Amino acid sequence: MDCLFCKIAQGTIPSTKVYEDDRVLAFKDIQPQAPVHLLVIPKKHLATLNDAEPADAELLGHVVLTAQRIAREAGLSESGYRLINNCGSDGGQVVYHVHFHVLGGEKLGPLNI
Ligand code: DGP
Repeated sequence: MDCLFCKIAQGTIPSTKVYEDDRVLAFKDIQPQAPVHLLVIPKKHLATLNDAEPADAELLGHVVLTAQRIAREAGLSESGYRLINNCGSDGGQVVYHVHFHVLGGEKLGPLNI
C-alpha cells in the first residue's frame, strides 16, 4: 500500500521514534508546529478516523494512552498539551493514515473554533 505512515511504521522510511510496540508507533513530526510535536499512529492502516469501527475501539484507546505516555515522557504532564486528530479535507488532514498530534512545550494559541 502506498501510504507514507505505513512505510514509517514498517521502517522503510526513517523517522525519529519516541515509542513503539506491536500496535502503535510514535515519532517526531517532520514539520514541528510547537517545541514538542509528536505523532502517534496505529500500525494498522486506517485512512481517517471515519474508517474506524467498533472493533478498533481498544486499538484507538491504546493510541490515546500512548499519547498520554509520550507527553508525560516529554515533560508535558504538568504544563499540559494538545491532542489533535485532523479528519478529512475540511479537517486539514494531509496524510491519510490516522494519526494524533501531541503539541506542547509552550502556551498554545486558541483553536479557531
Ligand atoms: P495532518 O495535516 O494531520 O495530516 O498532518 C500530517 C503531519 O505529518 C504534518 O504535521 C507533517 C507530518 N509529516 C509529513 N510527512 C512526514 C514524514 O515523512 N515524516 C514525519 N516524521 N512527519 C511527516
